[in-house]
Order: sequence, then structure tokens, then C-alpha cells
Amino acid sequence: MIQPFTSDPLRWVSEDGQPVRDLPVRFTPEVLRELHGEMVRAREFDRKLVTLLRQGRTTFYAQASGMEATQVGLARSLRVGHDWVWPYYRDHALGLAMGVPMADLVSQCLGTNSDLSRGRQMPHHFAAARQNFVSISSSIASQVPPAAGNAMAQKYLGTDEITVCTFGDGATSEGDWHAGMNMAGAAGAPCLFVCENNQWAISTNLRAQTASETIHIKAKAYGMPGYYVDGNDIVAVMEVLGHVAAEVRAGKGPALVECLTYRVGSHSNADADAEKFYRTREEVGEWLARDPIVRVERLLEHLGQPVTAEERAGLISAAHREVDEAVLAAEATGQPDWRIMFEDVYADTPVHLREQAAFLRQEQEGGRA
Ligand SMILES: Cc1ncc(C[n+]2csc(CCOP(=O)(O)OP(=O)(O)O)c2C)c(N)n1
Ligand SMILES: [Mg+2]
Repeated sequence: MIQPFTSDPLRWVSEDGQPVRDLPVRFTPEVLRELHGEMVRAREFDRKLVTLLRQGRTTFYAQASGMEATQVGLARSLRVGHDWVWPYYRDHALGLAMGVPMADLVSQCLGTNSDLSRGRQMPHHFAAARQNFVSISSSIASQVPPAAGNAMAQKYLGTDEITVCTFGDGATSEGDWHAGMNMAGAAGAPCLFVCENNQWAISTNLRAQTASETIHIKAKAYGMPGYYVDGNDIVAVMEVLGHVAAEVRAGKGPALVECLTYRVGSHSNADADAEKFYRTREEVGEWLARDPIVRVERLLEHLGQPVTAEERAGLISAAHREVDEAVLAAEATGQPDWRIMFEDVYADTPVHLREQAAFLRQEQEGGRA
């Protein structure tokens, strides 16, 4: 039974890889291996992108290391390309697991000519039309009201799509979050709100963020169920999100799911190496020991189907190769030139923009820039 408003996070697999409830039959060793592979791919994507950042080949990146079970588990709980996703800036593991092409993701991070947004967005703020994955906004919680509106439209149109809206724990202190939750609740809109509670909003700990004991409890105020799940247990994430997504799809209104997890890396390059000033090494160490990837490995070991060291190394080098190839292909397309600033917005460029373009052309051709 999957109940809302539990005091402890719902869990299927303990930290040492033992099932604490019956393992649902769909989690065969083959499926668990697939999930493990996707989580390793996302983890290695982080590693490679942090390196690219340090090399100055991109200028912004926010790691999701430690949060892979939540994001990959969520990807597996939606109907990709059918449901709509209003994500936040740490959701590349979600995007990759939903089938956003590595080449598109890397191109966006590098802002090359192959980037679908042609370098206009902040790096690491991608969108994917085929996956109904809406362009990421950096403004915390700004995706929540439009996600609620999207879900209201789905209800009025009578589709069987749902909207999924993700955000961090810090986002729940924003006015936009409350406005969006309230509207979705009042309208009975099919919106699945997923809080990726990594317990920190840059340097602000959850305990300083809210006096509520948990995030999911806030759902009560908006007339929707709130679920609490161990976000480092991919089986639990998929069981709970699968169940809740089906309820939302069945017309029972919106729901909030809080996935309790942890970011083991820095918030972004904005606080790289600064995290030692706001959290202890011991705390990070405790959560490293709860690694969601290792948990699946331990479960597979328990099931008598261990992932061998060679297999793991193979997965890591395949992910590195995939990123390297995407980077080289993206960089080969070059950087967009200044003219793109004036393209793709107006069918007929207004006079003030024509004047600005002419001014810039003169600057460029005069060799001053
Ligand atoms: C409206 C707004 N205020 C402040 C910021 C600066 N800022 C960027 S990320 C962040 C923390 C968000 O934390 P959380 O929602 O928990 O997500 P996490 O980064 O932990 O995944 C803040 C305050 C912002 N981007 N937008
Ligand atoms: Mg957070």
C-alpha cells in the first residue's frame, strides 16, 4: 500500500541493498541493470561536464550527482513525449533518461551552432520538443505557475496527458510555488509536483528554509495528497511515482511527491569548493555512503547478479566516449556569430533592431570588437 503523508520516506531497498518490502516483479535483474546503466551515464556526464567547465569550454553547470535515482526513476514513471515536463536546472539526468539526445544536451551546454537555442540560453538550460520537456528557467519556482496552467489546459481539453513539475526544496519558499500549488489544487488539475529535496538551497539548509517538518506535508494546505519517498532508492521512486502518476492521470487531481535525496557535489560552479564553508565533510560522507548507484549494485549482488568491476568500468568508459564524441561534434560546428541576436524573433525586424544590427555590423567590420 502506498500511502500519503507518512512520517518516514517510503522505501523498498535498504541502504545495504536488502529489499525491505516485496520487490515488485517488474524489477528483474535486467531492468535493474538498465536503470543502473542510466544512472552511471548521468553520473559520468556530470564528471565530464565539470571538466569542460574547468577547461573554460562552458560557463555554467549544476551537478546532479547523488540525485540520479530520483531523476532516472521519474523519467521511467512518465509517458515520454505524451506528458509534459516543466523541469528545473538540475534535471539533466531526467532529460537524458527521457531520451534527450546527448548531442543536443552537450551542444546546449557549449552554446555552439548545433545548439537548438543557438547559444541564447544559459548553458545547461536545455529544452527538448520531442520529449515535451519545456525550456529550463533559472528563476527559482518560475516554472510552477505555468505548469499548473498547463495542467489546467489538459483538464479542460480532456486529454489523458499529465503535467510533471520538478523543483528543489528551496523553491518551496517562493511565492510562485504557493501560487502554482494553490491554482492546481483549486482547479483539480492533473499536475504531478515532484520536489527533489537535496536538503540544501546553495548554502541554506532545509531546516533554515522552512519550519515545516517536511515538504510533502505542505500538500495538505492545497487539498492534494503529499507523498514522501526515499529518493536514493530507485525502486521506491518508481513505485511511488508510478502509482501517483496513475492517480493523477485517472483524474484524481494534483499530487506532490517529495523525494529525499542529497547533492554530493557543489551547487554549481558558483559555489565550487565553497561548500566546505556551509556543510561538513562528515555530512557529505554520510550521504556518499547512501549512493543510489551503489544501492542498486548491492541489490543486484543480493539477487545473485552482481555488476562486475569490468562491467562498471565499461559503462563509465562508454559514457565518457559518448560525451567526448558529442563535444567534438558540437565544437566543430563553431560558435554562433552576433547576427543571431536579431534572428528568429520577428518575421519583420523592427526598425530599432535594424539600426542596432547596423551599428554592430559597423563595429565588427571596423575591427573594433
Ligand atoms: C527567484 C530566484 N531567487 C534566487 C535565485 C538564486 N538561486 C539559484 S539556485 C538557488 C537555490 C535553489 O535551491 P533548491 O530549490 O533547493 O534547488 P537545488 O539547487 O538545491 O537543486 C538560488 C537561491 C534564483 N535563481 N532565482
Ligand atoms: Mg535543494
